[in-house]
Amino acid sequence: MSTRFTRAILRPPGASYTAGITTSTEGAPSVALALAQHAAYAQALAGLGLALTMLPADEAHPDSTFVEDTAILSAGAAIVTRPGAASRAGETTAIAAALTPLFPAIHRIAATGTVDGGDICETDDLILIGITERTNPEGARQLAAILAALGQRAELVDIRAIPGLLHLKTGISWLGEGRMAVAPGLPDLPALRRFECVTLEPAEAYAANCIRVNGRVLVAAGYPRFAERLSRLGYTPLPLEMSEFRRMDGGLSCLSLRF
Ligand code: CIR
Repeated sequence: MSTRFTRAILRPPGASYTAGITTSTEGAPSVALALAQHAAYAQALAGLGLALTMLPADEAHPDSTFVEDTAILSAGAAIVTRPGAASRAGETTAIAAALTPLFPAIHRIAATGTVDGGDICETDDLILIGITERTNPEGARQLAAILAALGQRAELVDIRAIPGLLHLKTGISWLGEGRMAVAPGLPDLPALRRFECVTLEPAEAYAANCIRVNGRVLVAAGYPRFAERLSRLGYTPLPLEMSEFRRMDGGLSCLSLRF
């Protein structure tokens, strides 16, 4: 079951956050505002009953607040990734150390595979693994094999030809009840045909990255039509300000490892 969680690992942005990787043209983020938005995000998860592990900021890794990319926590197991961006490779050391006391075994993606956690979309009975600029076919195959050994079914989804998608979860998010939030303009991906797709409007595409947590759907604030749509479907959206993470190509899911 991938929508109920008891714990989360987070890491606030450091002063070096502005030096992270981005394709956004929205300008450099304010670290102070990013910290405030991160604190509100943490408070929201705590309010939903999650026990939080807050790692110290890591100045050597400007993108390290996006902890989701460093591990996959599924079926009671931890898989430490091998991030696809060279500047992010070192982020996994601290994450592996934090996960070691919490999981019976730590699995790892090995060279030459690369995997970013943002490319992994877990649903009730199937895990979609996006192949992107960050997650290469070798990494995706390794991950699928580890998941298979853990009894989890996985399917690879090659989205390298789709422009504007950093990660698979930039464009899709599992809502539960057989539903997937889907960014507009995604082609008719065979992997998505089994789901009821809740497609966002073009102006609200950023909000396609959302997370269902313990009965609520955490969504980026400022995308009212998607929030209304969720409400009409019976969900209770919890809007959170994300402007300073959007400036660095990050979404809601990236800011935590939930398990
Ligand atoms: C990066 O380019 O790696 C970061 N600036 C953003 C990572 C966002 N992570 C995610 O979507 N899972």
